[in-house]
Amino acid sequence: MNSEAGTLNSAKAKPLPLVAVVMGSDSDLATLKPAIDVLEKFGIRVEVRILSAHRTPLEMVQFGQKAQSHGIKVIIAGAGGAAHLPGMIAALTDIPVIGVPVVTKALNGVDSMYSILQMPGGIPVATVAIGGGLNAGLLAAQILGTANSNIYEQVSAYRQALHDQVITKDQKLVDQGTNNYLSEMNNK
Ligand code: RP5
Repeated sequence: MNSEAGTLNSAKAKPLPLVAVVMGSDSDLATLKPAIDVLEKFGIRVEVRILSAHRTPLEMVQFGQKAQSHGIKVIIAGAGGAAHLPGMIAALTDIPVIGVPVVTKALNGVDSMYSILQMPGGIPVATVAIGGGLNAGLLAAQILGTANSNIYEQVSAYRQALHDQVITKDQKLVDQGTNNYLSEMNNK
């Protein structure tokens, strides 16, 4: 992979997206937004689409069949309820698919989770937590980072920042004690 291909910082005027974020309905968009945001924060160009396995199946098939030739390297697919979109996309392409189970009113997203993760042998979908849009974006960046040092370094820096935040909190807890720490937390 060209180290700059598909990044917003590329010298090329309009690089192709490296990641597609697809969802069954616009009601899923808020769940997928953290994935889009973190990928764009890393300078990774993202294509975002609404493709329903049930309401627009032909468009979903067309997308799945063409994704690889359009330069997409990872697909994030979010859906809720009878969440067939990630599995169907995985059936249509050899590109890795990350499934995001969307929270539902009736069953809190457990229905979405089971629908997405119980794939038959041979057609995997890497499933993140219910509502786990952020981790889907990070996992997509990690996959791309195996072949792109710029993305790899950004993922590493992100994780280092998480580490540093916890170290700071730990030190503060040790210094202030439980009650002071909690009361400061509750006043935020
Ligand atoms: C699924 O049905 C979508 O992924 C969405 O989570 C769920 C409900 O869709 P809407 O009725 O909100 O459009 O296909």
